[in-house]
Amino acid sequence: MAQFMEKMLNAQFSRRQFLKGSAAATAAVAGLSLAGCGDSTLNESTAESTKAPESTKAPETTAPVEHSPIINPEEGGTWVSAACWHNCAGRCVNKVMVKDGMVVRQKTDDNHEDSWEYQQQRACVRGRAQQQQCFGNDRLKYPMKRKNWQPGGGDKTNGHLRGVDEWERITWDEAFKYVADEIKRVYAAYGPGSCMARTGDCSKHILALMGGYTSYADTTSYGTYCLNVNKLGLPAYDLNKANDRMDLKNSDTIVFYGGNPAWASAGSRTWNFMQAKKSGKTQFVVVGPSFNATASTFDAKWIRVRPGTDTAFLLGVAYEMLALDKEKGGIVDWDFLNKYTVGFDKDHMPEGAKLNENFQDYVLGKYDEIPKTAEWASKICGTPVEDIKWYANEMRKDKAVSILHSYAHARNRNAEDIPQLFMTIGCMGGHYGKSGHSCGAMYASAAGNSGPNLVKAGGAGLPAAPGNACDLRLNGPTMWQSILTGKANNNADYYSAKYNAADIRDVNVKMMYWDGDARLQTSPDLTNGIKVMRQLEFVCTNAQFLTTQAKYADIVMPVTTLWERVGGFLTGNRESLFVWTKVTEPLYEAKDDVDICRGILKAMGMEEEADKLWPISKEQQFYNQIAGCTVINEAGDAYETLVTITQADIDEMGVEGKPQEGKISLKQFLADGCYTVPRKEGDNYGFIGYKDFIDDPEGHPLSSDSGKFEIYNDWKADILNSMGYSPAGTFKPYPTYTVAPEGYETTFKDGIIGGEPSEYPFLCYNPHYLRRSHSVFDNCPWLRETWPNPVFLNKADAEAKGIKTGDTVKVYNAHGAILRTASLTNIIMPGCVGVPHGSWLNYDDKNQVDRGGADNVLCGPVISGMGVTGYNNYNCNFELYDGEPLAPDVENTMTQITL
Ligand SMILES: Nc1nc2c(c(=O)[nH]1)N[C@H]1C(S)=C(S)[C@@H](COP(=O)(O)OP(=O)(O)OC[C@H]3O[C@@H](n4cnc5c(=O)[nH]c(N)nc54)[C@H](O)[C@@H]3O)O[C@H]1N2
Ligand SMILES: Nc1nc2c(c(=O)[nH]1)N[C@H]1C(S)=C(S)[C@@H](COP(=O)(O)OP(=O)(O)OC[C@H]3O[C@@H](n4cnc5c(=O)[nH]c(N)nc54)[C@H](O)[C@@H]3O)O[C@H]1N2
Ligand SMILES: [Mo]
Repeated sequence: MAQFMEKMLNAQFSRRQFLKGSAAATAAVAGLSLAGCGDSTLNESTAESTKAPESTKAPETTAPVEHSPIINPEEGGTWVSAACWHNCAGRCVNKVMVKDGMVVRQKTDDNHEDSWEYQQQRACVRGRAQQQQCFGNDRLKYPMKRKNWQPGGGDKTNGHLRGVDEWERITWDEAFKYVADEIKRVYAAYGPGSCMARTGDCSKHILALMGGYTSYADTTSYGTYCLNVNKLGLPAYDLNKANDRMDLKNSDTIVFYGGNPAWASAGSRTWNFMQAKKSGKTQFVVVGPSFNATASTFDAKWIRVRPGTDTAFLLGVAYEMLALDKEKGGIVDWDFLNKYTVGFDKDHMPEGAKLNENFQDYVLGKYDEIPKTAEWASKICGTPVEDIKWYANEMRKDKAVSILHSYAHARNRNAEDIPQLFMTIGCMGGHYGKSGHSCGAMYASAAGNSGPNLVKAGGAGLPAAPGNACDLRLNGPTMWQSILTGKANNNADYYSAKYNAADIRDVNVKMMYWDGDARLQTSPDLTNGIKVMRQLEFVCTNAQFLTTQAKYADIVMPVTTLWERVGGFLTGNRESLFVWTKVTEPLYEAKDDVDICRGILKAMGMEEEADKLWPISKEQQFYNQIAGCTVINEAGDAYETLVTITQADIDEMGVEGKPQEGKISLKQFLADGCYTVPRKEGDNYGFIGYKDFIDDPEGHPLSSDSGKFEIYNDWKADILNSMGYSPAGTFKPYPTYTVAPEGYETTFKDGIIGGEPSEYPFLCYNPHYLRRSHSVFDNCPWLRETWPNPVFLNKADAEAKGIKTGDTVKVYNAHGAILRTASLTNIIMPGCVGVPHGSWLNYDDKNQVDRGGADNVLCGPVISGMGVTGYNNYNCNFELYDGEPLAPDVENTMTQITL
């Protein structure tokens, strides 16, 4: 395959040359111009409004594009389709010029002219800085062992030194043996479940073969939409059932709810909404605690809502819609409610309802004497009363409204009723199943473009991997506490009806194998996470850098990036499929996860098991995926073969296969790195979510028991009440307001709104940030320079504490303390503090403060409802830091290990 790639793309890879040139690498690759991007006083909106990210740039204003040459003779280098694999939603087209084994330039999709119909899939600033990540000086080069750790458990572990110990270089054979022996020892001594791991391509195979492992999960992206919302009549996570992008211009109003696609949906996604903007008739609305970059890009009306208080806001909207309807009519779509929903009022209850209560009477205050008026809601959510009324009027049935949400408002404690309530507002306005009307997610790569994928990759042809025989799955926010206390409420099935609150299990975790995610860094309760790391008998990781979890490990094994692997596919968006090929041979001694897994299995005497897991070569797996690619036909009713493959291609790849006819040659496909289906007005690929149900509700019922939208649903109440995280009876079958254990009310002493402020009187939320994809890229100097690591503070709040932009601020609460650089702004609500997500921990043990500013030092193990993680409604306070201030962020370069 290496030979094939070399021939096909005429690349000249040489690790030797890279090593020789690696000292100069950072300087050499710095050719990418980021001029004008170094804004050290970034605030949450103006960074975007003054300088649109790649994702929001108008194609009309870009220079004419040239077609992608496989070889650029002027440069003497070779363009290669490279992976952009990070979890920041775009996974866009990324091409690199390789010269003398080094990447010297990057570009993005220039395969064809850009147009609204036929969009280029452009990479963002992060993707374009990736050469600096993959070839970074801080890449882990060799397997390493923590100096004061010795195998065998007991005192020789010296666990207290994790995170501060020194490292020594070891060979791969030594690394494999240490890990293999420790796994065997821990399993023999403590049994399955004593080892904790998750999704990695390495650990999960080894540990499944050993009899299972304790896993962990949390509600991350989707928050409370992780509940089985199928029961309410919604698709899983409420995803992919809004309308497709061609329909957006038919909306009078587009609401961006709890989302910020201009920052969080990388690539060309934000562009989807631009056609509606250009139509001149669409009103954009942003709902959330900040006038974010998306609001600024679309000149949206900002409806302010405090983090974690959307249930109150939306109940206020429901009340005011009813009031306006009574007053002037034409607001609530009663025909829609009566035909397509159950549980809105007493005349439309589902069969067998256990409780004689309904949503409308709750909103009107019949059960608790509290009408959920705009005035009632405003006290909680902070939205001006007139804005709640304005929003209620805007949701009216004769307006074409697209109510599109991400999940920031669901990543909150006590946001359990958000999915049902959000849906209820959509139903009240009748905004489902019609052109211009939609209600659903605008998440990640599907932002503004729902519908089935038009182009898909084939399968790799690998056998099913062994399952995990141990079903204990710890809940993210409380997992460290579960290990510390030895008990867990097993939430393995919190997505389904199988959940049983009485299922309290013993937890006996003794070792941790980290690969595939960064959950020490990205899960709440990080300071207890460190405590746990320091008490385990063994911690190992496959890592590309000295990430937080590598720092606290005993054995660290350097893993390749996707630029060093054979090739593969990344899910793009419904119109595009992304394929990538190898950029360089593995750097230094890095190996991929599969080869690390093989090495460990071999050291355990289980080599045959590895052959069963991967019976075919990596080249054959890649080939199978390519050969199996399919694309929608013109009629939009069937999928056809995508890639033309000749016998010569097959011979060059050294794989088994049969020639086939498709729409694009293999060489062109790999050179393009992408296949995009062109769209046009009136084509057969348009998608209006729920249209089949609206046209024929009996013939196409929804996934709920009644086949309708369930505004009353006993299952929801029963399962949430059974979980044992909230007091019994907290949740009703219809959406209601409940007070979060840590949220707005707890910013006051005694939890009384308007009373005396509590010790932590601010409400903290975590925007997903341009510098990083979660924790990834935080070590990239270009991006550190481009996007600093601020804390967004309301100007008046900060000035009252004598803080100005650029000051080092300590943000703290009962769970921990971090340092960040102040960025004062008027575009975040008073009382709110925005801590951009994902910067790497750099904990100062002496002063008990994290100089890295990691959000999860502050986000604690406080849960309720379904155990949702509360990234966006935790409490904090802040003050000017009186210790050593932070150096300019770009000077805080990341740890480099020289052994
Ligand atoms: N650059 C970059 N892009 C990313 C990621 C990344 O780390 N970096 N991560 C990716 C992933 S996995 C995810 S899940 C997505 C997340 O994508 P989003 O959900 O869009 O991201 P957030 O930045 O958390 O929130 C978006 C906006 O919601 C508002 N908001 C915050 N809390 C609340 C609330 O309680 N209620 C309301 N109404 N609004 C609120 C904030 O003002 C913020 O501007 O981003 C993806 N894309
Ligand atoms: N406080 C707070 N916490 C949050 C959030 C928040 O808003 N606030 N957001 C949450 C959300 S929505 C999400 S989706 C999660 C994301 O949480 P994670 O998935 O844990 O985040 P990443 O930083 O993307 O971690 C990916 C890791 O995998 C490594 N990696 C990449 N490729 C490979 C490979 O091929 N092999 C191996 N072995 N490793 C590889 C990367 O170097 C990186 O360390 O974070 C959640 N955490
Ligand atoms: Mo996420």
